[in-house]
Amino acid sequence: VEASIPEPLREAWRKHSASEFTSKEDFEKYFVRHVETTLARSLYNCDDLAAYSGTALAFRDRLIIEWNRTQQRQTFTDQKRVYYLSLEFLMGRTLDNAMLNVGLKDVARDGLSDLGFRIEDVINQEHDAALGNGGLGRLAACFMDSMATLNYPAWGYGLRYRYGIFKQEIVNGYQVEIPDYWLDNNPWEFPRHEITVDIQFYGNVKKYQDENGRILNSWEDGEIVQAIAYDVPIPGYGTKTTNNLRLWSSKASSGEFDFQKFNAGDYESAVADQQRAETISAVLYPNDNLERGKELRLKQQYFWCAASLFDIVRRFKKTKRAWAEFPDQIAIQLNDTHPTLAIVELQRILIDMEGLEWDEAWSIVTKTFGYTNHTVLPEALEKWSVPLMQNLLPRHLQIIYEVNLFFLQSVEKRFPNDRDILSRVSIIEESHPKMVRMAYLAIIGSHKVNGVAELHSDLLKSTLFKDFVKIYGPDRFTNVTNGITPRRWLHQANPRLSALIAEKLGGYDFLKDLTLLDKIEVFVDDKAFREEWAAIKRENKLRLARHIKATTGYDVNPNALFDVQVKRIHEYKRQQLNVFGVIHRYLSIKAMSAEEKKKVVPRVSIFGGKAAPGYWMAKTIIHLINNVADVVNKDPEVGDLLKVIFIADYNVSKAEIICPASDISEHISTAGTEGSGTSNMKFVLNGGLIIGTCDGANIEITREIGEQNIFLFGNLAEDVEDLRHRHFYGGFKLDPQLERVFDAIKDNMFGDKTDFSALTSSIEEHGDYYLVSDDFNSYITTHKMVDEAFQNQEEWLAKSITSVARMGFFSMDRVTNEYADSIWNVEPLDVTD
Ligand code: Z2T
Repeated sequence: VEASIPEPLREAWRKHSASEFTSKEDFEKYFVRHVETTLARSLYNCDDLAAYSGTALAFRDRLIIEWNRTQQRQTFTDQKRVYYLSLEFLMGRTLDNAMLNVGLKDVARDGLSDLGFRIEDVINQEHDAALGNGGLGRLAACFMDSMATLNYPAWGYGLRYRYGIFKQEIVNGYQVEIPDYWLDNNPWEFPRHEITVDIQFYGNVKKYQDENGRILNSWEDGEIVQAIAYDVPIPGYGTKTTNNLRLWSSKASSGEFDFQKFNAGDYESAVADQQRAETISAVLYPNDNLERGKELRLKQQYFWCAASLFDIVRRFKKTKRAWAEFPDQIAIQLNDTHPTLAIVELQRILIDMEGLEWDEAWSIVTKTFGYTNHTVLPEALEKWSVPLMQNLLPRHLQIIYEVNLFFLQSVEKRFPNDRDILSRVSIIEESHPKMVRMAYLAIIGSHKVNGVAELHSDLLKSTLFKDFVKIYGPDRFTNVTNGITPRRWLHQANPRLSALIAEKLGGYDFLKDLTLLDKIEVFVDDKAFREEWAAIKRENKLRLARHIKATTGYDVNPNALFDVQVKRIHEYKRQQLNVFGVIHRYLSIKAMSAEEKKKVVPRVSIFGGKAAPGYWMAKTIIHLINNVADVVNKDPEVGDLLKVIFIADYNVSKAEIICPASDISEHISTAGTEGSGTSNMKFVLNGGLIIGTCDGANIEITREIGEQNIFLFGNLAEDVEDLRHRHFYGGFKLDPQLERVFDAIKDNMFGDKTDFSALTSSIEEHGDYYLVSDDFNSYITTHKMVDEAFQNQEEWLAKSITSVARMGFFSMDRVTNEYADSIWNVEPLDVTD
């Protein structure tokens, strides 16, 4: 293709080809030009928001140049690509990250200062791109960062929601949800109006004979909705690779359907159709670890899978390769079961549209897909009702039945004497109505299935997917423990700590190879290093204290122990255990003499997180935290010894302020329930210690940093089942310390007790499924150890430094390389060659 363009034409383009700025002068030139022409503003009316836009546009120009080059190079080289399918991409802000990735943040800071702006104020103008709920969506964002940084040819595919995760306000202690309309003047997306795919729903399946007499199926007479591509450039750190994130937006098809209505004079109903189509990509479902089986959600899933698969297949077909080469060119990773229909869609394309035989097609499909499971919680496992799927996707349901038939036949052959296994592993659950078990379909349609931390992957193999281990052998199942990108979660969130490390290591190489962090451990006794380390933590705590003052009005003492729990509110994550612990502490302080109070380590308990709008128990927990804060923070008997803070609207950019500011953070899920957790890694990487249960990645964090550097407590996963059983059959006895806490709540100490009766009775009367009472004593005791340890600041500092030094394993780069080697079989591509 390149060679076919005549030289004079090339020359004309080359002469004017955009170039990348590196100097302050050029930055200022691009900035002013964009402010004056793109934004139609001037020196006289350029506020911080316009300055943000001008800066973003200047950096965007730069990104686009590298993005175009990367895409061209990847296309010409034509080596295997990765496609990461995720319904969620929790990206946060882009500008700061983009400036750091190209190494020009200092240039921008100086330039902005010349032009009359503070870079922090400019950065703070940006709205978070919050197209995700929590860990799963943020993991996808960290993947995009690492894949670009490591030069993997990779695309993300997702939905361009008009509304991301809702904004949370706290009104009288209650969570209120505000829609997050984030798309206005977003400079980071590029509409590709020419890249569209028609997506069909409903309709019916007709059989026909082709010219060779083969019976084929055709899916006809459905409703058509159009998918439009929006592309987002994803720059890597310190590399020219800029990958692509393609988000699909839905629109009514401009096909004959509407025209008929328009022609018939039915304008209003045609517009209504239009709007119905647009609702498909309107809103992100705000549930974390819960599936509710809504038809619109299934529509979202198919719409996105079908558009992405069409796009991938279209790109493959341009190479004119044989179909058998498809899995050599393409790896598709399924971020949980949300994109499982992609498996069925590829099989449909291959057999119905491209005329391949079933077996040949199915072998291509299974070689192409990998499936990541993120949870063992039963309420989060996707099942779709057969009647719903029959109506919406009739051909896909047929294919699912066929896949199931062949699968069950093979199982029957291998295990002829095991009658029960067939109903246990069937993709179709024989309930009323029948349900399609998406996780089983994902396993059967993939060549690799992975969990996200060792314990989680082990539990998958020994419980949920036990039968499948028997059927496919253990090699189909693997573990890849999650990680985080050190670019955002160390360098960007904590620039001063990053600079201190760089000073000691002689540069920023550790941001690309986080295992180099181990070289700072020798400075654990270096006085100047320790002082700077402590000063950085103090500065970060002050920054958070300012944020708390500005958003809640409360003053917090920066010398107090900052104890943080920020994550989605969920019973299994046990914020209720934390707030009961806070009440216990409050009651203890109230019972103390003045002498005793002098020995108390002052504490600030900081909470943050959103509850799914329909999750009443989670909302009740938020309500209790806020009411406790109200009482405790105003109690003169307590003063600085205890403050309780709920930070509203926890999101990625708030996490960037909060993670560097913790002394200790809480990762206290009931053992065996948290897939991995990733904020645990963010806090430790920023020099905070952890109080946690033996769950998810806490276990591997402990192994890496040493058990003397973490505060573990509570029952073990292997004992959970037995404890739950005993709650029902051995009689339930509330922990006596927890009983005192409950008594205070029932004395209306924190407002009307009936507001919280669901919470207390779920423990006292309904079996304490999450083992709050079982772990309470151990939790309280461990917090006492935390207080004691904090009093020895010198030792605490040593723990902090040692832990950071040993966190190299948790880089997302290690994760990405493991996926590339053991699941995708892809190689990096240097786009500067
Ligand atoms: C989610 O954030 C996670 C799991 C889900 O299962 C759904 C959502 Cl939205 C369907 C989280 C896990 O809870 C967490 O432990 C893990 O670290 C994260 O995914 C990334 O793997």
